[in-house]
Amino acid sequence: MNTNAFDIGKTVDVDYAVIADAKTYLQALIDTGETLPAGTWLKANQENKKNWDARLDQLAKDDSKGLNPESVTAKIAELAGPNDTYAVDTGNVSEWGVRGLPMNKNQRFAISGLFATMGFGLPGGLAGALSVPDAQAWSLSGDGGFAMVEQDVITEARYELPVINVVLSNDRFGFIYYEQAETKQHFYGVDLTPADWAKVAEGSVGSALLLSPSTN
Ligand SMILES: Cc1ncc(C[n+]2csc(CCOP(=O)(O)OP(=O)(O)O)c2C)c(N)n1
Repeated sequence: MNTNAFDIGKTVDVDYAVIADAKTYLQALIDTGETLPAGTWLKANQENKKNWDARLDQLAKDDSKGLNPESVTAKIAELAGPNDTYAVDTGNVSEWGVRGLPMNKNQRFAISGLFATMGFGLPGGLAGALSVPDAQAWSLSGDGGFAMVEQDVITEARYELPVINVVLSNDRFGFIYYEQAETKQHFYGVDLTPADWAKVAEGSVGSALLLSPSTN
C-alpha cells in the first residue's frame, strides 16, 4: 500500500496492490465491520510483540554495562509530547529509534529512508523545529553521523530552534561494525576516536549534557 504507485512492487513482488493513504485505507477497512477469526499466526505474533516489549523494558532498566540505548529512548518516550518530531540518523541508531520512539499520537518520524545518508539526524531535527514550531523537535544520532554535521547546532542556536539533539556514543560506526562481525570480516575502519560531544556542543552554543547511568 502506498500513495505513490511507482513505489509499489519496487522491492518485493505484491499479490494485491492498493494505491491509498494507509491511515485512510485502514480506517475504511475497519469501517466495513468485517473481521476474521484470530488465527494461530495472529496469536503467535501478539505473544511475540508482548515478549518483545517486555525485553525492551528489561533492557531499558539495565545499566550494568553502561547506558543502554533502550534507556535513552524510554526516557524520550516519557518526555515526548503528542506533536513532537523525531529526526533519526542512519546506523544502529535507526534501529533504536524505530524500536523506542513513541508514534502513538500525532508524532512525526523522519529518516533517510531511500539513501540511508549519515548526517541526516541533526539537520532533520532543525527541519522538525521549523515544520512544527509549537512541539518539541528531537534528533537522534550516532557519534559517527553527528560528527559529520555537528556545526549545525550553531545554526539551531542562531535561529533559536530549541532542538533536543541526542547522540548515542559508542566510539564506533556501530552498524558497519556489526555488519563486519556478522559476515566474519576483519574489522577495518569502524573505530572512532572517542570525543565528548556534549563538550563540543557546549563550546558551540553554551549548553549540553553528557548522560551516563549515574546521571539522574
Ligand atoms: C554518508 C554515509 N556514509 C557512510 C554510510 C555507511 N554507513 C551506514 S551506517 C554507518 C555507521 C553509522 O555509525 P554511527 O553514526 O556512529 O551510528 P551507530 O551505527 O554506531 O549507531 C555507516 C558508515 C552511510 N550510510 N552514509
